[in-house]
Amino acid sequence: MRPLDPALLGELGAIVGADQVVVDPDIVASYAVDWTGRFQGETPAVVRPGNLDQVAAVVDVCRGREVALVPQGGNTGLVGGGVPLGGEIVLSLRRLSAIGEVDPLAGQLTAGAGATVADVHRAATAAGWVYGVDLGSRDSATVGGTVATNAGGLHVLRHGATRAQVMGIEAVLGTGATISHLGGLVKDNTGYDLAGLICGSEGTLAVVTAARLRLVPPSPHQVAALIALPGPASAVRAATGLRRSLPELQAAECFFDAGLALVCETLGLAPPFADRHPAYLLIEVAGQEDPTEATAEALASIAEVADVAVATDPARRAQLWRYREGHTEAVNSLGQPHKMDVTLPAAALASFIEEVPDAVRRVAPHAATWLWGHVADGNVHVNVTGVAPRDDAVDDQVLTMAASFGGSISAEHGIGTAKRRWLHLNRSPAEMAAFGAIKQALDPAGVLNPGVLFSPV
Ligand code: 2HG
Ligand code: ZN
Repeated sequence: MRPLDPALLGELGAIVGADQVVVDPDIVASYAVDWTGRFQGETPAVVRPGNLDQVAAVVDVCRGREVALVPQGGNTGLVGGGVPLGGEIVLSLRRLSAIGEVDPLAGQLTAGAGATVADVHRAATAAGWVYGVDLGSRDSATVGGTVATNAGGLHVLRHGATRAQVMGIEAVLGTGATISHLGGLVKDNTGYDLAGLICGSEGTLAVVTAARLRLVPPSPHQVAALIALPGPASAVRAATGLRRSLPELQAAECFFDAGLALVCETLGLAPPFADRHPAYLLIEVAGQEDPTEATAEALASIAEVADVAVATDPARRAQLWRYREGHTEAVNSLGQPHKMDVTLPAAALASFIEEVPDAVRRVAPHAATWLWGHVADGNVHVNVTGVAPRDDAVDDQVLTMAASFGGSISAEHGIGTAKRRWLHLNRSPAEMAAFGAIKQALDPAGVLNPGVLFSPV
């Protein structure tokens, strides 16, 4: 990339309005650092377009001048993929926050890239539907960011990840061309699935400006249960048993003794049970009819349950969820964590969870390992604290171990800049070459998120 020409800021101001090209160092600073504080970059400007045409014009101007852009939504990413680590201009999509009417026949809506996931939930609920993706950062994470990263979250087990909700996409390619395919046809085998490709491409191919999202029918009766178990293997077994006996299971989340103690201490919560237990499984069942009885029966059939707390009213359910959702915040209070979001084959998940703390200790004897995740998806979030932000021996150890167990180095957070060094563990040279060819075709000038996914040559 060439050094920034000051005239460029004037050109960008002419497109989006001078007041939407932010250069005040105090304001741009918050766009340049990720939520954990581990990934800190710098940017000459944050550009805030207000509509599709402005996004297209910004991309076109930057492409012509070979100036790199980092598209950014709610800045809730965890792999250094949405912050300007190479001094790029930040292209903030937050102003594209409009949500269209819910189509009552199709059960779909079109949301702008800057709408938050919580905004989509509110719009869907108001129309008698539900959006199938939910995640702890729902109040900040945006449609554009969650589409660009194919975000997973808490209900993948029931509804799939974001890609499974995307019925169409509007985006500006790195070539400067706009594509808009928002008709929402459920069946549409007319060539390449560009929406599916752009979803999960982490801003390297296109800037997502809007998405057509499918909605699911509401399940008004919900029950949550927190189950205490003797260890990871029993948590995996219990989750599998409950998936089979409770077809309306929509979440199965695991965490462990040390993490729960940290959450209780950091958030000032009373522990859920009188005694401490090695492992916990938090489940949520949501149905058209009250699932409490079926849930109780299913729980009774699980061997090894040491204790259980069942909640049906919303306040008590939210209390149980605090124990799970509080993990990210609690671990962050200890300093900047190294986050390794991995998936394992079901048969290897428990062994991985049991062995990974020792593997971390071998390369970082004083570090602490915190584990939690979406057990039904095989997805465990390995967080390690007490390691310098740039020391990646722990990342190397954990990601290599996950791959050697047949797993993936990124379950749902993406590769970003944090994991590109290890992408070869999961992707063959032929696959990487295909990635490169796609990047070259859709972003030939290499202006979109140049530091993400591909290692610098
Ligand atoms: C979660 O499931 C999120 O809690 C964040 O994906 C995980 O903070 C993390 O490592
Ligand atoms: Zn997660």
